[in-house]
Amino acid sequence: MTTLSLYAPGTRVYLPRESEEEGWITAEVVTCTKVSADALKLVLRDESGQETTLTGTLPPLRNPPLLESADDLATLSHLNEPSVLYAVQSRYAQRKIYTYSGIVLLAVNPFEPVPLYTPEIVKSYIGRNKGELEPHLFAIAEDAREVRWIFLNSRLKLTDGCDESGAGKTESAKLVMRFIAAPKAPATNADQNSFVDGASLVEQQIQATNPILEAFGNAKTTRNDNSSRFGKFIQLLFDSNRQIVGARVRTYLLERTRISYQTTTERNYHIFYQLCAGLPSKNLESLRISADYSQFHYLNQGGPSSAELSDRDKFHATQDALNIIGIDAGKQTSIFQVLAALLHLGNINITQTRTEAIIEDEDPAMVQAMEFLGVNLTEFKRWTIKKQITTRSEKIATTLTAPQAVQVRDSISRFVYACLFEWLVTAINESLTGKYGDAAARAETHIGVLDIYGFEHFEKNSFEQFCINYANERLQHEFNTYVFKLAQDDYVKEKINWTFIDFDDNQPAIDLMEGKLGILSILDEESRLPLGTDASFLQKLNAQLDKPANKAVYKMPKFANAAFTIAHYALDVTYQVEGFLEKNRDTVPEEQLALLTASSNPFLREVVDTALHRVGEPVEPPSPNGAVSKIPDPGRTSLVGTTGRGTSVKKPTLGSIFKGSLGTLMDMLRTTNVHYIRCLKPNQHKMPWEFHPSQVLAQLRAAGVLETIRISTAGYPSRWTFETFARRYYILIHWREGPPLIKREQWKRITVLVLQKAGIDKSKHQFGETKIFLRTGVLATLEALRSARLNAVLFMQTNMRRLIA
Ligand code: AD9
Ligand code: MG
Repeated sequence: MTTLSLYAPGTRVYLPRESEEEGWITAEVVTCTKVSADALKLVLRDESGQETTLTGTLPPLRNPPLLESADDLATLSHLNEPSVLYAVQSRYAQRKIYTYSGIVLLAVNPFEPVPLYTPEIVKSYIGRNKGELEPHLFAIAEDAREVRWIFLNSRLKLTDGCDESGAGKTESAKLVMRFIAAPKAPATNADQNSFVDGASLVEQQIQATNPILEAFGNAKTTRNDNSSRFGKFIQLLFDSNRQIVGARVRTYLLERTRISYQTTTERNYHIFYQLCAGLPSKNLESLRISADYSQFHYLNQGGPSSAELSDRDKFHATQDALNIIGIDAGKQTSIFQVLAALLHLGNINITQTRTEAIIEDEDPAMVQAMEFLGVNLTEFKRWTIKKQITTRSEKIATTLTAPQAVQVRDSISRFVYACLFEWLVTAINESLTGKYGDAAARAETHIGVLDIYGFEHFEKNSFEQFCINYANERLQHEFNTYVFKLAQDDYVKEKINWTFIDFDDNQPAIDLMEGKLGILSILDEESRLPLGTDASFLQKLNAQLDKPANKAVYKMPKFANAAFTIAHYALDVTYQVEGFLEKNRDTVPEEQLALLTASSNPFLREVVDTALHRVGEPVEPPSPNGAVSKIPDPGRTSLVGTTGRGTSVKKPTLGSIFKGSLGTLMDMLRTTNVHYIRCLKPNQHKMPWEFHPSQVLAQLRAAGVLETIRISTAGYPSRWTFETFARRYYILIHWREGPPLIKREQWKRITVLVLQKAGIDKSKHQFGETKIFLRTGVLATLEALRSARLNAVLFMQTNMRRLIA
């Protein structure tokens, strides 16, 4: 097939609008002439009838109508951005939010309840193969149930100013869990959090994890009113009869700064507001808080718009869920008391004389906070406004400035909250795996659901973004490797001639971040130096990494000071080094930590102890009968740093803990079969059924959707079984030329004849065992021939009729 024939008059193509941002319009080729050996001149007429002439550059080809809104993008014959976008957009316009893209399911957020999760629909997907029904989360979930699979609900990336937080990952993860955990009696669509009537205790407990983790780990952000501020991996465990026996939750990198600071219109974690709105006034009084939370510094920084009508109801849902998990009313009161203590802590008034920080002895917020925390007030005050330096011979206390003292205060709040979150996860796991890990020991198979933060790129990016993007870089790598392997497996299975190909790899960026001399190790080294600073960290980065070998991935930005740039697979991100060391060290002063662990509040001691002791420890206590879990466990993933409390154990940095937990997660992914759901956010305003092509395109690009399809279909994008192919194209064979000597069932023979008749070159196809593999564009040619043939037949019939009449 020559380029000339590819662009024959009548061929449908896409033309870019004025700016690429606006997407494309469709046009048809009017004339196509050769102007030189390798250049064509095209006259095109667009939708509005306007003609344009193009010389040299060739516009992307539009797919034949059969394929245009295909429910699997991998079946597109012309694989280009406008075609992919068109397919997703036209399906969304028909209220079809799900589209397959090879092994990936794309899910476009509808931003309003959709009737897609009713008990009838749930039932219809049970026992059906993927591809039998409309694309759906449930089809993927059903597929996963068959064998030991894992789900990866990975949100990915954004370009400048557009971000996919709020794309629907968490909602999808919950729906999938609900489908798997309670397929026989699904909840109604009305409330995606609702518990299932008649569900077993385990099933109820599994559902209960969501309201708890969301109350403590989700918050309102500018992008999503219910944004997850931590990563979550939940494993549903099944016994040999495929009965669900329990579950296991691992969490990643809870955002800590939010406890003490929120930007305008954002909120702290939901639980604080739920508490103020939902607790009876008698209990509020005993906690010395009130329904008017604007009095608290930790809750009022986002401005007055932060009230939510649903906080009260959500509080009751949180309480119900805590009950189901087995956290009784007494423990709940203790939790609320710690939360109240943190609010009071944030209100401690720290001022400054000319040089040093001061706190009034009777500061009421401090008195209250210390009472609830069970910590000695005088000691607390001393180690908030002073710092102890240990020299070789002695310990010297030096004074701090007010901002430094505020820093100490806030670090305590963040630490205690992170410990509390950790304690909750532990409690959830104890109830879901049985106190002694019994359920985990009985489990034979598992399905994992991963709902992890997507690529982040803000105006200012810090350590948190670095870690999040590092995670995404590694996930993307796993994803590419997996997709690529799957594609090649098909070639092997069908025994076609195939040279194994390489694909563009993001390994260099990963090495840059986690390699032996990479960013994380330089950061760790600097974090351990008593005199290390963000500036000295950056200096070392540049000295080590600004080399020709890293040119493609590491850059020193021209205009930003105190920053470095990484070329991620999705896009370049510039990180401000300010705060990197502090955040990586994640320290609470030793003296303060000692006060917390010696608290007279037994619950607080338990919370801090659980968090401190869990780093590096086996996840499940051994079962009393000695049985061990057969299910691989991604291990300890949460990030409460620990000091060796009196011993000289080196305190792991946040960066190194995160690296370790990602490593185990990836190892585990590799031992399973993975399904990917990519959630897309169609507009920035959370508007139902509004589709902004440029925004979706940016997400498709960054998520590597097109690239993935290319990998998975490299060489031969179209793979049809002989039967399907023969049934559609047999009419291309000119039966008139003599009766065919083949039977209907000889699909392969028909396929051969069709290709011959259509003049498809041998280099454009290969015969597999059961399928015909076609190179890009072949299907489009066949479709064109088919419609021409159908028209001719129609024309003949009409004329015949006329003649007869
Ligand atoms: V974030 O990165 O954690 O900030 P997510 O998790 O991607 O984000 P989330 O699942 O929280 O987004 O979805 C955002 C909102 O979109 C939800 O609160 C719903 O209002 C809405 N949504 C998402 N998926 C669906 C759906 N399948 N049906 C209806 C949905 N609404
Ligand atoms: Mg989420």
